[in-house]
Amino acid sequence: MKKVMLSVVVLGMMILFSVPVWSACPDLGTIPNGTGVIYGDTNCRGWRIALDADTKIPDLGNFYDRKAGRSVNVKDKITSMQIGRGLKCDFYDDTHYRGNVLGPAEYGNYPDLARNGWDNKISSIKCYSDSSNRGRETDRDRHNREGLERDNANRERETQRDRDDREREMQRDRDDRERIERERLERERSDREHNQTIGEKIDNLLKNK
Ligand SMILES: [Ca+2]
Repeated sequence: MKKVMLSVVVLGMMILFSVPVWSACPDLGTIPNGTGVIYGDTNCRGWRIALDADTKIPDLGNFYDRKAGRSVNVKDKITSMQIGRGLKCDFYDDTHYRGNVLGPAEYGNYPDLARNGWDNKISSIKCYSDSSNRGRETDRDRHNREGLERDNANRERETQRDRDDREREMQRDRDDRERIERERLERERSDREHNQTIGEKIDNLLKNK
């Protein structure tokens, strides 16, 4: 009898402790890439608001839900969420992206934010695309970005030098062509004058005969 009781207790505990692991949230595969959903209740229930890479909500206390066509107050009311592939979001304790931050939250089910002490706390949200990393910038990100910007600036300077060189070369060619043309005209004029002088001399000789 004792054994049976023990088995029942163990079985009961197994069920009890397995519940939080098992999520009632919809299959993550049903969340389109680059999108997410926040919910009012645990296990992805209650009111829901869609997120995507353009989602920037500075104050959840006055959020205009375009889909619903009205403003809602969901500040400190988010209890569960789902983040699809290709999306990252930062969830802030305070409005205007201040206070403690939960993030970057990426691909996954978050059926109960109470587990990490974040239920009914989130007041502002900033999402971005997983690949572009437009959100918070880590030191490494900043280092890489600054390196990239320096490279681009150098390349731009290089290109400008190339352009200047090419421009100077073209100007030299133009000058050369103009000089050659001027010399040709000068030669022609001088030849004409020479021939004219000879012609006059011949004329005079003939006249004087
Ligand atoms: Ca808050």
